[in-house]
Amino acid sequence: MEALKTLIQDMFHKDCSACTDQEVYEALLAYTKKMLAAKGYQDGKKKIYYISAEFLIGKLLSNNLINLGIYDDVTEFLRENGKSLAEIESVEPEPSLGNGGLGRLAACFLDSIATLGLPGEGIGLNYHLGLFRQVFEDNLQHEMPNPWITPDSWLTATDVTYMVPFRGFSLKSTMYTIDVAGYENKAIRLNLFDIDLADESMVHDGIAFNKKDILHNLTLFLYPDDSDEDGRKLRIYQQYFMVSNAAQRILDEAAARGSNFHDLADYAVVQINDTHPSMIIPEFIRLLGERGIAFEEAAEIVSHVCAYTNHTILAEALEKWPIQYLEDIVPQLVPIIRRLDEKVKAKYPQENLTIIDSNQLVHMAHMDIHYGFSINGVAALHTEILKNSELHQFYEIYPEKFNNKTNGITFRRWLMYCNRPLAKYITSLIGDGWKKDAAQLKQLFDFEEDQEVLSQLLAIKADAKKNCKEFIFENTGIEIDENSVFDIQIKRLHEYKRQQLNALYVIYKYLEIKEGRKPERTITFIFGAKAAPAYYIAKDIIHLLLTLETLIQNDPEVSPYMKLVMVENYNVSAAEKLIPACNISEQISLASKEASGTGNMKFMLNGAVTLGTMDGANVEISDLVGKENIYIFGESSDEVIRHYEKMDYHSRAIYESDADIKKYVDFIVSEPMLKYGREEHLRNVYNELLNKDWFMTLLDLKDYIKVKDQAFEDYEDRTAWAKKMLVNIAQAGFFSSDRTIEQYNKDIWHLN
Ligand code: 6GP
Repeated sequence: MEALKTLIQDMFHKDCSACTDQEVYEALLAYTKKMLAAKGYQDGKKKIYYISAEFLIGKLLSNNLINLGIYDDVTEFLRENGKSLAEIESVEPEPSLGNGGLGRLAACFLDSIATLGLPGEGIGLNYHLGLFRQVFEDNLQHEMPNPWITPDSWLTATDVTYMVPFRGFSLKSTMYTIDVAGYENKAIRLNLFDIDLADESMVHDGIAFNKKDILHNLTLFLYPDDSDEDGRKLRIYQQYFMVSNAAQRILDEAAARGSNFHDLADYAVVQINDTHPSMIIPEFIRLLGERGIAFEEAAEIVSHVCAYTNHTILAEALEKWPIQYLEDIVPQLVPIIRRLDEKVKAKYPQENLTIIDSNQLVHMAHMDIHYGFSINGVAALHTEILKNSELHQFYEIYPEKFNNKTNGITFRRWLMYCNRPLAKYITSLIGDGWKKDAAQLKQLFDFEEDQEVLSQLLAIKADAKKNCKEFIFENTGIEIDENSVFDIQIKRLHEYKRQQLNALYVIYKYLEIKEGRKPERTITFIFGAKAAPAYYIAKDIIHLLLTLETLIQNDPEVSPYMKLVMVENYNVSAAEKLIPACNISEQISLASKEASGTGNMKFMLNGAVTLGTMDGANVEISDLVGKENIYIFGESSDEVIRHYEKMDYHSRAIYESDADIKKYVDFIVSEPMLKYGREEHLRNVYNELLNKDWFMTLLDLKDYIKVKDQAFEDYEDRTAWAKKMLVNIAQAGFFSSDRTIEQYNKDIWHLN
């Protein structure tokens, strides 16, 4: 640590012990950045470019220290100087470059690409205010800007710049780099493009701003409100800016490594992360044209370079842009897209295969499928649903393109960093081979009957809950009972994820307690979720949860037995505090709707037991741990898909025929709720459940209550529960993103 000591002296002319946390943070930042750069980057002839609108990377300091192998030394050095790494970390702003699973997956993938030593990089945008910061006021969500770029940050400006042409003007870009350390390996780069004139001062009243002022607003926000035309157009500006920069960079790099562009596929493979980067296909063709390659060949080249990952089957999330918008913004792409579409139509005249449909909408995913060489889903069930229903018409013509890549998570962040005591304990039992070969976690099965090990697992969990209790108090002002059972649902707020189902369980439990049936042990229901600013019913569900929180808090008959806390501004840093402390992991989406889930994997790895539907990767978790070590409820995906086909699901019929369900749903708009909540919002949720309930909440409610009650009952047999924890941890190895990336490489990327 001599070098660090000297650096601190040079920067601040005093000892570490005399520095503020801010100063120490800045010194560690400079020190770490230098060490990363000194390691150099992974090189190779062919490179993977992972292009994504989101990279939800989380704070970087500790993770970098771990991956550089100096975490313990630095912690010790700081301790000797009267500092704590945890406090210094709290100075670090969390980069706000992502929204949910897709963005966090991209971040885990960068870690694994670097760790496995593959030549690659991430490409995205440098959003100054990121995804909004969530603030609760009067039990309602408000959105605020989320600035994270400080004078000293992980971003390094480069001299790479391009011109990106739009109708009527061009924008100059600058590329910024964030180094992502591989675990005990070289780094790779996350390259984020930005405009030079971004003007944060135009934002007013929360997150309002002039959506037409592209010269100054292009990189302000991730996912700006797209409920009006200007907002939708801004998204196209952003997407094109991202992919034009990416394509120019990829061609430049390939040329520098010796490509003549005809052989581009030997130099570059592009993973298109959902459809936000799909315009890279016509953009490549345009740029290849400028470099003398005719359309037909260019289309062929691109078809060997681009691969597409689908992350959702929700129709509204599959982007379709009016061709007129593209005319207005990127007219240079329109003739190319039309030609691509003509080629498709010449071969496959069916309407459901076209790129440009009869309503003049451009189906981005269809373009990816026709002109990409690989289409993958993100969990086994999801890929089956793509093949057999959502994208069936494409599977029939391109069966060889479809493949599954079950998601994964990096164990560096989601165990070694966020749960150091557990990581250490595991290492003491089985050695540290699991850090690079996660399958070795299976060796924990040797200890399945070992009482000492089981009680250690419980003790580690109990400590994590104590720490989490502090975090929750700081975040919400609510004091929870660390001996209660922690039941956690943290993820984006979406009706298909069914936070409302969980809310109905809370109501059921509340009424049980009111009627004198008290649970054996206090229950703490923990939520964290942001709702998209224009997704009103999602915001109403947040209001329902926050109203329940207040109601319970103010009811002395109930609050000793249960609490509900909704963490404000749920983000990666919050997840790192909550996940190690979880007992029951809520993964309760309507079967068929959650592509995979990755939170489910993080919880399992940290010894939580899943309560979930047979959806997404829950199916694979269930297969791995066995029915005794997971709580499964609800209709199967086949049944659900059948309900949609037959249109025979009517929530009102369930409500009217089941007095219990009626009681819980009615409670949403009852006297006690209206005391703390706003009728308008609560009534929206109530009406939605009764008249629409697109995601079949009431269908699964009874079974959910039954199975959840069983889980709480089983929790009381502490030894049996500890065994479930052990089995979950031991079987989590499959969900390492190292495994996922190895599969991407073997089946899709083919890098050396
Ligand atoms: C998410 C899916 O909802 C989630 O199930 C999956 O685990 C994750 O992607 C990673 O594959 N999708 C998104 O976040 C999204 O924005 C368009 O999809």
